[in-house]
Amino acid sequence: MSRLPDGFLWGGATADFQFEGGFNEGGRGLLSHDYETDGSQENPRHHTMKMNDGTIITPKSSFFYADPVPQEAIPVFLDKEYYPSHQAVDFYHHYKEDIALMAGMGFNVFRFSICWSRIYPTGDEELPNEEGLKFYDDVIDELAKYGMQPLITICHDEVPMHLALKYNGWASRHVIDCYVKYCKTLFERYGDRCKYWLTFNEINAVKGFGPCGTRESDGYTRYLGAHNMFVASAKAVKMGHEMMSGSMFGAMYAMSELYPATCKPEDMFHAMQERRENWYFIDTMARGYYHPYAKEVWNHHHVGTLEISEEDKQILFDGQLDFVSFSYYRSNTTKAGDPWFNVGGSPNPYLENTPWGWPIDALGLRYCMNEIYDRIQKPIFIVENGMGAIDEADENGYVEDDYRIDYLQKHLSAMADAINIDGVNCIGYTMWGPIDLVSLSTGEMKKRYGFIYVDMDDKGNGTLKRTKKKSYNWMKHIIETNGAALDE
Ligand code: BGP
Repeated sequence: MSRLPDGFLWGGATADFQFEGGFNEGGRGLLSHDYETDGSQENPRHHTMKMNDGTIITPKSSFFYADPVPQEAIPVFLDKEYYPSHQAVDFYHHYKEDIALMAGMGFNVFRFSICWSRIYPTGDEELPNEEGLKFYDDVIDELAKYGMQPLITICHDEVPMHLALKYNGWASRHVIDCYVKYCKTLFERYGDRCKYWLTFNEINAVKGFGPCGTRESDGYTRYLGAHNMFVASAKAVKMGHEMMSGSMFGAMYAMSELYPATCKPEDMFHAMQERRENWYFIDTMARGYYHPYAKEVWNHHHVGTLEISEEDKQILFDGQLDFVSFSYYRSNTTKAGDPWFNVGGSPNPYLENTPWGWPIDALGLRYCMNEIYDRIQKPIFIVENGMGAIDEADENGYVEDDYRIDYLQKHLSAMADAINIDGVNCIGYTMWGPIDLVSLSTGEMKKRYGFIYVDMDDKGNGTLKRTKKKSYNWMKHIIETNGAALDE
């Protein structure tokens, strides 16, 4: 029942600033993430940044903006602080070992993000940084040795810091040009070895957190930034199709399924409206035009007038995505009167939570898959899923992570049902953080997702040694049977 169609892509997913490290090596420029300190669930200071005028700004997420940041203020490094992106878990120096470990599980795809400022350190250079290009050449060639395809995220919640400071990030159309130049460089260099591309990560996060690199977070800036990202993505897709025959493009959405708290019509309607805020991103990028409901979304966010030129409309239409990719970790519940964009929302009494309070809902994954496929009718790709948990390693670095196995067993079974029973065309699954890495939301190391344990604590202390957890062999068996072992 759970055996998947031949050619299904099994793998893992990472992001440069959470995984790679080497922040000042190989000519890499700086990202806003480089200024984020560590933090924890109890002490959520991860996204604070210290500025040169003495102020501390607290963006809501990993995007450089506050309410608002003064024009002249720039972030600074303080000696006493620990900045997790600088070392992360040092894939930069461990990539051969890490790829071998992932290949050992049978992965045939590896999703990673290219660090924009490794290729164009400020974003404004005319020529790319050869050392940066060479690093990803080496990674892609290493993957090829094991028959693993790259799935490349072109932009994972970041812009080179210079583009944030000088141009106000995605609020500026100049950044579209910088992005297109960056994409052209990637397609020229890696197009012969990479078929699958994601133009942006979790692009719908812009609705709540703002686009990367802007100093303001008002509705106009957020939706202008999103529009500029849509245009940049569509230009990249069109150019990519022309430069690389057979290339496939997606953009990645955060799909927390949103349930109404009750069947009261007001709760149902509220849930529908709130869900549409995610569809706004998927519909526009996958269909190539703004749906009429966009006006209501803009009104709700006090966007004011957002003029979309005829030229931009054509660009969006010409650069439609080939597949829809998404992350799925949890579902949420909402009711009339709840504020919009409230990840968390009302509690769901039917679900248990992870230690970070994320409801565990495997059926919600099947629900999402069906809903997206019904709506867009293009192939789908699950490019993040998994459970952040506290792992206790023994003296050999072994972790008995039955909770993770249980989570994955249920989610992968739900995925197989969506494919085999419901007929959803899903081409692959990449689990988030197959090797432990730094948490995006809290900056912690102790929130671990991996099949492979990394000996490192929240302050970066440890040997960085990699060891296999119990889930490693479990997942290997699932992959070698192409899902059939889920029924055992
Ligand atoms: C997604 C991001 C990832 C990743 C993941 C898990 O939103 O695309 O970068 O980190 O969430 O979140 P966290 O690290 O906060 O547990």
